[in-house]
Amino acid sequence: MTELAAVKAALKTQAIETPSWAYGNSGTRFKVFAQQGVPRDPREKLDDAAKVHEFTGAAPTVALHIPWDRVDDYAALAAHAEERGVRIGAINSNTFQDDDYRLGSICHPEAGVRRKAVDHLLECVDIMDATGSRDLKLWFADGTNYPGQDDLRSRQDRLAEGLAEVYERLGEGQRMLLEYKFFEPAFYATDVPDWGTAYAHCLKLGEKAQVVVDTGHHAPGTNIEFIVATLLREEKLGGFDFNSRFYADDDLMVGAADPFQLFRIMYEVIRGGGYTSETAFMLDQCHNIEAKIPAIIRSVMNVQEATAKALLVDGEALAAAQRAGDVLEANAVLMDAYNTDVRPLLRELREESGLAPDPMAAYRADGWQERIVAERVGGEQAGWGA
Ligand code: PSV
Ligand code: MN
Repeated sequence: MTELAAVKAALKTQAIETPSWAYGNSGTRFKVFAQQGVPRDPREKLDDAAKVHEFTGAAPTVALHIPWDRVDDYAALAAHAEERGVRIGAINSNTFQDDDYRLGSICHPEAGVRRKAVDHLLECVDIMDATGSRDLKLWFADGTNYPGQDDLRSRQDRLAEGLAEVYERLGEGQRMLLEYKFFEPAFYATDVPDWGTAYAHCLKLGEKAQVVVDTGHHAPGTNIEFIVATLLREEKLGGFDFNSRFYADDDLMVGAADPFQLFRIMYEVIRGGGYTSETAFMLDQCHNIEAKIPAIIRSVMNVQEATAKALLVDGEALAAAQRAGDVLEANAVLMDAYNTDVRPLLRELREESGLAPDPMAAYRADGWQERIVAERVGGEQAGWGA
C-alpha cells in the first residue's frame, strides 16, 4: 500500500457517533429558539441521524439520552434505527434533572436519593441490553456550591460505591465511560472534576471502566492532547465527547473554535494506538441558532479533516527531527501536515465510496429539510428535558 492509500483506508474506517439531543431544540438559560422540522420523538431523531450518515458515510451510530429518549420498546427503536441504516450507540444517563438531585445524585448525602440515582443507571444498562449498546456514558452534575456544604471525601466514597454497583451489572462486552467536568452546575467543588479523578475511579473498578474526554470540559489553556496521550498510555481512554468551546461548556461544533487543537488531539490518538473501534468518537453538541442537521454534517466533516491531517504527519521525519533535537524541523513536520488542504482527498474518498463529494451540498439538494418542515407539524418538539 502506498502511504496515501493507507491514509485513505484509515479514513474509510472512521465512525463518528452523533448525539440524539443535537437534533432537538436547545438553547441557553436565556432562550431556547425553536426551529421548524425538529423531531418530536426518538424515532424522528434517528431519521435525522440517518440522513447525516447517508451523506457523510461516517456517522453510523447515534447516542441516546435517558429519559429524553425514553420509549416503551427499546428493541423496536433499535430495529427502527437499523431500518434507516444506523445503529444505537452509547446510552447517556441523566441524574441531574430531578428535584431530588439538588444536592447531588450518587454522591448525595441521603441514601434514598443515591438509591434512586443508581437504579436509574441500572435501568440504563437494561436499555443497553435491549439496544445492543456497548457503552454507558456517565456524567454527574454532582458537587457543592459552598465550602463546608458537604464532606468532599465522603462524597468520593459514595461515588465509588455507586459506580461499583453499576460496574457489577455490566454484561459481557459492555463498558462504562466516566466523564469529568471541571465546573458547572456546581461552582465550589465538582465530584468528578478532572481526568485524574475519573482515572482513579476507573482504575479501581476494572477494565470495563474507561475515561471519556469531553473537549468542552477543561479550563482554558489545558493541554487536552496531553491528557489523551496519558490516558491511552494507561489504556484508560474510552472515548470522546467532541465539541468546541470559547468560554465554558459552549457545546459548539467541534473543530469550529480551534481546529488546530482537534488536529493535535487526533494526532495523539493515532500516535497512541487509539484510532480503533475501542475508542468511541462521539459528538456532544447543541445547535442553538444554526440549522441542526447541516451543523452535525459539518461537525462530522471537521473531525474527518482533522483526522486526515493527523494521519498525514510524516512519523519518520518527525521522529528523526525529535531525535536530532531539531525543534524547528519537528514543529515544521507537524505543521506541514496541519496546513495540508485535505478537502480534495476527502472528496475523492467519498466518491470512491459512492457518496457525493460535498455532503453539505448533497444534503441541501436532497429535499429532506423541506420535507421535515412540511411534515413535522403538530406534536411536541424534542428538546432538553423532552
Ligand atoms: C453536560 O456537560 C453534558 O454536556 C455532559 O457532557 C453529557 O455528556 C451531556 O451533557 C449529556 O448529558
Ligand atoms: Mn459530554
